[in-house]
Amino acid sequence: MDEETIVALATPPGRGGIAVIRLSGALSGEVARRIFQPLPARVQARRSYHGFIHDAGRRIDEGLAVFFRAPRSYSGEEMAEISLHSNLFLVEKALELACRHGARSALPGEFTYRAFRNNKLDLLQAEAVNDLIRANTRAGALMEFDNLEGRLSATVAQVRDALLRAAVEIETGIEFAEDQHLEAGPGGDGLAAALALLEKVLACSRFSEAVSRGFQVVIAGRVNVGKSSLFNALLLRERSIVSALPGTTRDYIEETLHLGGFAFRVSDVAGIRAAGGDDIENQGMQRSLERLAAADAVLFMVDASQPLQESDLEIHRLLGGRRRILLANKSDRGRQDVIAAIRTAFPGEPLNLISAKHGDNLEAVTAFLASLPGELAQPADAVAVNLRQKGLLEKLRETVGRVLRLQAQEPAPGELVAEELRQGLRLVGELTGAIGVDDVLRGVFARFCIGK
Ligand SMILES: Nc1nc2c(ncn2[C@@H]2O[C@H](COP(=O)(O)OP(=O)(O)OP(=O)(O)O)[C@@H](O)[C@H]2O)c(=O)[nH]1
Ligand SMILES: [Mg+2]
Repeated sequence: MDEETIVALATPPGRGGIAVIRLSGALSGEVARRIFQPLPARVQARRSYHGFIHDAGRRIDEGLAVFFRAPRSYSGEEMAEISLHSNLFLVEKALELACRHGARSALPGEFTYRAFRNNKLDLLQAEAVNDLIRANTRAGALMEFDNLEGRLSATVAQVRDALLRAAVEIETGIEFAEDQHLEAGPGGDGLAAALALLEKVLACSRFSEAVSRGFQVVIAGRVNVGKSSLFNALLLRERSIVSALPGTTRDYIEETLHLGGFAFRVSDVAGIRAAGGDDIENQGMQRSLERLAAADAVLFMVDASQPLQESDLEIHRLLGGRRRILLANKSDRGRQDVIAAIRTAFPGEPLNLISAKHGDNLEAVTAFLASLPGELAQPADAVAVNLRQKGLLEKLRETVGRVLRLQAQEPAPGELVAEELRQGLRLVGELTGAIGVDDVLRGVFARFCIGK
């Protein structure tokens, strides 16, 4: 169906300075010319022409038109883009005119699908286009742009090359083995490097997931230490109820905080205490423990104005090896003996005296949060990986691992190795879209918005 010329609004619908209508397909230039005038008899590519959109001889808007010649366009086809004022009624009218003159409405992702079909992008890059548009943090958007530029594709290509080399070696090895006693080639080096690369990308995928969903941070501490006060202070609004009554927060509340281009999903949870709460409070505590288990990092809070209690120590034990910062709150009423006892109870953990109520030393908390992305991964090395890609990359890692184990056997079972290598290459094909499984493609492009 690629011969059809498609049209769609490429900018968000609604009121705005400019809307861009995009046409792709053999008739793009002609359709644009039917609705946009004046234009010279022969338009130049990549030049903008000022003119008017016409409906049966009546000017309906003023704008600019740009033309692209195949294959030097986003989709690789003939394309035209008309910018006009962003008004729902005008845009609708212009789209209707384009359809009346030979175009049809584009399906979601159809421009990018055509770019993929015309080898302007592989499937990984095409997905990056959509993931980039949908990224909800600066860091996520930047990582997706790297993928659009081919970062993930380059990684996968390296793995493919190693598989291919090994496949060639083993195929020739099998052929000659009977009469010439050739050793099955090494090939393992390349594959070992490929395995390391896959491990690295998959390790980063935890980071890239955290970037896209936000880092999970829990404020943990016993009842009444000031967790909700800190939560509100970080969010700069009174989101959670603060009171002198222990056990105020019963369920957890989660809000997103943006710092340094990253998102942090901070949870204020029910205070944890050994016993004595009612049923609701106990259920709240159960949820606190679940949040804690899922946290990327913890703000562990104790009270600097009151002696440590057994529940402080108990919560600390629950934290295990979790990434955390130790906060002694209520510094305005801090007691030296208590502070000394806290230091003794948690040796080796830097103590940060803060006042959530008065906003003192909260920079220690924001600095800790801002340092998290760098500790979880080298953001500069991290590659964004979506769910589809992750699943295939994990299978690929297992396949390469199996190949290496089989190759290590004496003698290596050549046929089995060859079969695993073919499986690895199939997975690579699925990743890049070289093996176009139709429903995979449909699934990927259906997630796009129209006009992209
Ligand atoms: N003096 C002083 N009081 C504070 C400070 N931070 C919090 N408080 C007070 O401590 C009490 C408990 O604060 P919350 O923020 O509700 O404590 P919480 O940890 O959320 O308590 P629960 O939800 O019951 O577990 C309130 O009366 C706060 O005003 C502080 O820095 N200094
Ligand atoms: Mg609370």
